[in-house]
Amino acid sequence: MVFAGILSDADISAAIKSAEDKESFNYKTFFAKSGLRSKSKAEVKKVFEILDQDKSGFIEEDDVKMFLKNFSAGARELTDSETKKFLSAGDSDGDGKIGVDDFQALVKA
Ligand SMILES: [Ca+2]
Repeated sequence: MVFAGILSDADISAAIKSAEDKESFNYKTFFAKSGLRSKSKAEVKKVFEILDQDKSGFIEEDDVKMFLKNFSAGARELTDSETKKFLSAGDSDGDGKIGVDDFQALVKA
């Protein structure tokens, strides 16, 4: 498990389940249920680095689409509208991508 030592399998499963249906993804619910919201900045940064699949230093559209799959390979991809919503919520400076500071703020929001 890539999140071993940070998030528990049970919490990840609960978070994935909350977003099981298309268009049901809510980042606040997900961050709360997965336990990520109560993690330290350093731990949130580690999760960010996993979510940044191409190691560009930012979470972009392609990374967001695969958001759930990073937590569980069998989970679905986010829809285009879910992806856009998540990106715009996390992108504080309007550059179309989420940096680590943006992500840390979003998780705690
Ligand atoms: Ca990236």
